[in-house]
Amino acid sequence: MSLKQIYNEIIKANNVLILTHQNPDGDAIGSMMAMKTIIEKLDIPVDAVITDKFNFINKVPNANKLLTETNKTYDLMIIVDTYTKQRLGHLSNLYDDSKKVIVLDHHPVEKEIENVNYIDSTAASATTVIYDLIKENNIAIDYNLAFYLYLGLLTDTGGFAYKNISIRAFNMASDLLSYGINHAKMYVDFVAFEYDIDYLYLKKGYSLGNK
Ligand SMILES: [Mn+2]
Repeated sequence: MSLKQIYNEIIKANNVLILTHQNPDGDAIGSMMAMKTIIEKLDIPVDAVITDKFNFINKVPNANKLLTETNKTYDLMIIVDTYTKQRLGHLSNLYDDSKKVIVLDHHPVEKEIENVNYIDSTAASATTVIYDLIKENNIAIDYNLAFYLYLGLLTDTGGFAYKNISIRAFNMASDLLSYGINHAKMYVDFVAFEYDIDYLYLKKGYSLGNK
């Protein structure tokens, strides 16, 4: 299904549930918050539910509105940054095969899955897939949306250090910077911070397993 067709499915929804993998990372949270923002702008009720709160959530605009449970029913589910039910952790009990499911992911697919999927394993982050959805459907980007998209790209590339960087990734970064993203601050908040913790523990002689 194309990103235009996927957006048309989203527009038809009456209410939406967004899920991501357990132990959510920057790309998981960025992807969730980006989709939540897009759907809120359509005036469609939307909840995003995570398995557990993470300390960096306080550094992400409006991420304190993420839920850790829900008992509502939804007619559309969107799963970001994973395509397997297993990786949803205990939230897999919210996965309802009878409802429409849209998967937006960038992990290499090991086996075919049902439902509506857009999986681009050449994308550096799940937020790259969402960026493409935005561009394909002429959705307006504001600062917060740019922040969420950049968060996923930044963290899944290790601060533009990993092999998954590309002209495509830098073009996306360049576009997002034009909305006022502070790269240096986000690098410190979401990438260097983690490296420093690892360095600290190694220096003190703790095993990484004790973190
Ligand atoms: Mn990812």
